[in-house]
Amino acid sequence: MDSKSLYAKAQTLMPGGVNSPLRACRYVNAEPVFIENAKGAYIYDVDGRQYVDYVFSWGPQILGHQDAAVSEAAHKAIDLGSSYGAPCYGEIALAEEINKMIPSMDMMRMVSSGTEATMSALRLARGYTGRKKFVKFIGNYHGHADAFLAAAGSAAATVPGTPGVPEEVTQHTLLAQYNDLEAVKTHFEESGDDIACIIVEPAAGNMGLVLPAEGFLQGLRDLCDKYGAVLIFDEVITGFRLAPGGAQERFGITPDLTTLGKIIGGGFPVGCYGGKREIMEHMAPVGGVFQAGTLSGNPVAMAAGLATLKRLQESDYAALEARTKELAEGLTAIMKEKGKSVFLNQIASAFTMYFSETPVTNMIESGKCDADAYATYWQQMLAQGVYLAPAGFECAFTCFAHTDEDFEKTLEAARKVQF
Ligand code: HOZ
Repeated sequence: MDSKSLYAKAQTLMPGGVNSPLRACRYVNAEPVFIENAKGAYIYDVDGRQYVDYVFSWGPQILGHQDAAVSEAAHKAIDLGSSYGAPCYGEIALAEEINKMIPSMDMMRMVSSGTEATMSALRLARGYTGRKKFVKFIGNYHGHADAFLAAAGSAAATVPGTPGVPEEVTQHTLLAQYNDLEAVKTHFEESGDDIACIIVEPAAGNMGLVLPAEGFLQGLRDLCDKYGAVLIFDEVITGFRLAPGGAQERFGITPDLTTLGKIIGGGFPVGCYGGKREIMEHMAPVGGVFQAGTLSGNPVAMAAGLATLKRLQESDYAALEARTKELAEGLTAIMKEKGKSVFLNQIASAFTMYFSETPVTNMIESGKCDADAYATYWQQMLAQGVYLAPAGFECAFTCFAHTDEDFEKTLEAARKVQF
């Protein structure tokens, strides 16, 4: 069946025909293509078309699809059984590797998604401090647990005001604009004794890519230290992408807890939260804070994650960053030549080119971007074999399998876009 027929059938079985709303491509006024397979830097749809991928499953496939070492590790693990619901060596091996790459994670817990990781980290911070409130940034997205669905980014920003989340649940969620340290200070001055934690994307990836202003992360660290609150870095996107040790290595700021997902599963469903031993020992069965999961520490996901992290330690992050910068600046220059006002945010192997009249440093500015221009750009890039995120509030990701020819093809496609 072709993509069109599959989409028609899917809509009879799943709301919007999808299992995660952005995939319906409504933000870009289009219909989704259905994927048949993926290899290296490319995905292939059921209609026989090849695309240079810049989504990579929204981040996990930083090595490219079907990396040989990752596939081999996953296959070997499957041959030993796909799930035990009991401890296995793979959990220790992955935890040790994570601890080596992100030393602030003394102890950790594996879960099955980033949403579970952030939800559990918030519960732990609340249980550890005995406080209810927490600070969250407008346009940051920490998965879809109720407490985080206040001014959330990513797909949630395209469906504001989610029915089903009682206001009593988000009344303890204190909001601040990203990069606005003064707003966070005010929250602490007003209710510092009742703030359990700050949770932040250390580089935001769900309102497009937005980088932390100079001093912002240090300011959050200082406020948490002053008021005895827990600093949580949500590194579901930035972990192993901004540097082998994530954003905390890149920016030199150490959180108390870190949440991970995406890349640590090597393409399988995994999340993880962890940090200071003293805090983590509040988790059951050592402490009283509860969290559990049948598929937590799944042996296949552990094996794929471990193989991914090992491969990343021998990968040239600096070279990929330099090539990504060149590509992103090239795209930006092309759009400017076409008379479009665009601003670029880029770091490591992630970037967002905003169709915007101003630089983008927070959700207010991101929200003002020209969604129609992005939709036109997206549709015409897709038609020329370039697969970008079907929403403006996301990042474009490059991967270690992209060739210079892939980037040249992408630039060539951009040159042909007509507004
Ligand atoms: N949460 C992802 C965007 N940051 C989207 C996941 C999906 O639709 O697959």
